[in-house]
Amino acid sequence: MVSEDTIAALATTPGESAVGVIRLSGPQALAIADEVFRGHTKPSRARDRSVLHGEVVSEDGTSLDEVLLAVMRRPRSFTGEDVVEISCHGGMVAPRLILRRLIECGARLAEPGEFTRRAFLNGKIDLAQAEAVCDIVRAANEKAHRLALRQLKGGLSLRLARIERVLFERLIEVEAEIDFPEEEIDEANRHALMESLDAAGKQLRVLLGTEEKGRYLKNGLEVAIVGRANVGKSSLFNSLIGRERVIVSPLPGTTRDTVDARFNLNGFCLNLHDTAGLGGSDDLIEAEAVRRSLACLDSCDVALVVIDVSEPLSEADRDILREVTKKPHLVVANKIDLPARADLGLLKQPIKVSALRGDGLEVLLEHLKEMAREKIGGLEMDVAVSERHAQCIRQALEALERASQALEGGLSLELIAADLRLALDYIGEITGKKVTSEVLDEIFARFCIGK
Ligand SMILES: Nc1nc2c(ncn2[C@@H]2O[C@H](COP(=O)(O)OP(=O)(O)OP(=O)(O)O)[C@@H](O)[C@H]2O)c(=O)[nH]1
Ligand SMILES: [Mg+2]
Repeated sequence: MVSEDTIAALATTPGESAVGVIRLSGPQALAIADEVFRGHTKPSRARDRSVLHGEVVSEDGTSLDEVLLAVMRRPRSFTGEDVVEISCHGGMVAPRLILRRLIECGARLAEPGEFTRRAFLNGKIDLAQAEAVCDIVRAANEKAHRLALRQLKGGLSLRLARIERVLFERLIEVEAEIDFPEEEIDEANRHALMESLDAAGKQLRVLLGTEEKGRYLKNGLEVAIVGRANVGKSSLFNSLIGRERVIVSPLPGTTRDTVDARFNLNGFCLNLHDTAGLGGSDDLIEAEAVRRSLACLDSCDVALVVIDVSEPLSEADRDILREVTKKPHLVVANKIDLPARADLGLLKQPIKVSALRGDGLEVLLEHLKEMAREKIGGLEMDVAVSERHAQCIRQALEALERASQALEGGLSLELIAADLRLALDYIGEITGKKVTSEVLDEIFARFCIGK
């Protein structure tokens, strides 16, 4: 694919920083660079992958900033087009002035993910690799980063290519049989075909099995703090994240909206949600607050049920404890600094803490870590598929299943061939061999500008 226009964008985040990087890609990249750059060598004359030192100047020759300019010629650049990267001083001003100057000279502001999209369209990377670029930028922890890096290097694509190759060979065989209808499909071929379908199905199911862990790794574990009003949920929330993020007060019903905070627990990402107290719902706002708390409880991966030990267990406490038995949860017995009036014997392994003084928080974090490890840990394989990939794999599996049944039932070879082709199409959607522009739009919309 040859793009007609040359795109430019700031590749670093604007704001106070040591350097800012502006990217330029497209057929006019070197010509535009020649126009704005003053140095010993013209960018268009520079060797591939060389770095020039000089200035970017405005139309009347005034210096906009001192820069380093890297030249990466097509097709050996990231996008496969001529690329120029300008490193200037960071901050709010210099990068913007330079970007504006590039646009004056004919570049167009890039859309989110457009550089990576061009890399994909020019065959530099496949779609799964392009998605990995986005995951790398977004990775919230080292594990997620490592996983995305492996995917960028082609870990997933390689596995899929192996499955595709086998299915494709079988498809050719089946189609050859269709062309010679007088000959029945012989038993050995039927057997080989069945085995290949089984093996491909098995490999696809292994990949499918990585989705959940991959999701936890990328997005983190959702942890909801629930309990009746005034038990100290918000105090616990603040103590866990280490700052006074939410309001704490002796009045029941302080928290109304659920409040979220992300924090890193030894490399595991946790999304902690503070919720409104469950139980009382006299007025309209409180009823809505409770509805939100219940929704949060419903969608979380782990619930922390907070109990106030300075008061006897109430019916509301018991209701909540019954409610959470359906999902992974920890019972947190709070306010142990006060005289105990709750019968802790009724609780299942309560973790005793004082959110106020910080007692027992280490133990609570240890338990959370253990739960995170169970969900996320053990993902030492080189790939984890995304929701989009999983969707394609499920459809490919269905097609393979139909092909197997058709084969077993002695149905026509045309049907088997059609399903094999369908399975290949779905697998091809993952790496982007077969993909609609709507799917591409959706994928690249998640990217940031400059990637
Ligand atoms: N002594 C003692 N008081 C605590 C402890 N944790 C919280 N409190 C107090 O309990 C009261 C309620 O605390 P919050 O954190 O607002 O409780 P909450 O569960 O978020 O309350 P709602 O948002 O109203 O549902 C406040 O006065 C806190 O200071 C604790 O460990 N010990
Ligand atoms: Mg609260």
